[in-house]
Amino acid sequence: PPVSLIGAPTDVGAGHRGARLGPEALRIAGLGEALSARGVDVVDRGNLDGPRNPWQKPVEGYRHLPEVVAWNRLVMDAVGAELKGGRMPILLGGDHCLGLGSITAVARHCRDTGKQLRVLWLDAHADFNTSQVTPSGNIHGMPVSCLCGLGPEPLTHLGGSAPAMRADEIRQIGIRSVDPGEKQLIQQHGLDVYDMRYIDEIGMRRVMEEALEGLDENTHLHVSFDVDFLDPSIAPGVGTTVPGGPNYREAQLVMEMIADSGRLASLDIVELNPILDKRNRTAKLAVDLVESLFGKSTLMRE
Ligand code: DIR
Ligand code: MN
Ligand code: MN
Ligand code: MN
Repeated sequence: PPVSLIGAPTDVGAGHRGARLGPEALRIAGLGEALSARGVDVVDRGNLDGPRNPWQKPVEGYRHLPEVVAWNRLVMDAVGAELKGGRMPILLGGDHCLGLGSITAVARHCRDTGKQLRVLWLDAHADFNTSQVTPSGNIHGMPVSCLCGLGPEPLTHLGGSAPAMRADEIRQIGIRSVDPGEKQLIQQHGLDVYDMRYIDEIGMRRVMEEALEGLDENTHLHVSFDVDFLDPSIAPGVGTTVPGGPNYREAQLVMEMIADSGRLASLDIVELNPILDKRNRTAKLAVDLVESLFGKSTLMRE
């Protein structure tokens, strides 16, 4: 399917500034050209234009709530318009609070078209905090709970009704940093989390088989790729690195197995922070992984 790149240059949801430069870093690393070289029809829609980052302290457990709402509305509308036009949106973040707007649009599109939704959340973090339990007030730690209906009305009801999606529609992979209150909420809501211990124990191949189980021709697969999913030794250009993530080969296998499913229909690439990077290497790695996600492989396979 034809692809549209949508830049959302903001870090209003994060605890570090710099993810606002993510879209340009990905473009400079050659994302558009790499997709074109794979034969993908790709159009760059440029960047959305939302409020600046006011860099304030949290208010009632949220940092920058009005700005986060404004950015997510822009993202939801832009992603929704591409889906309506039969194109595959690739959201270039920006921090991960934008996963809320992106997936709210995707979930609504699935309801409208009778599709089954499956979200793969690739991340070091579960992003399932609420204002009551967040250690930081940073809303990039809350998009999954908001999607599941927990949170302030303007975020949970972004798409009109809540919840935007059910907890059983998401699989989280690579998780290795969960805050204490968040841990309890994950348990209560029965989220399907493939944490690093599980990956160590059964291996990435079986994890991906389980995470992709039950897909069919009617499934819309959305991948929300927080670049801090990757081990910091290969991906230093993110604000919240956590040791012990997937290595280069494991990450490639994840992308290759998603490509093989043939169901990828929308994508977020978020939390890339080129300020913290070396010579844009993390963006280049992200582009390399996206090539695999779009079917690049070493050999022909059955
Ligand atoms: C931490 C960090 N769990 C928080 N979260 C994220 O502030 O809520 N970092 N998503 O990337
Ligand atoms: Mn942070
Ligand atoms: Mn995240
Ligand atoms: Mn993360």
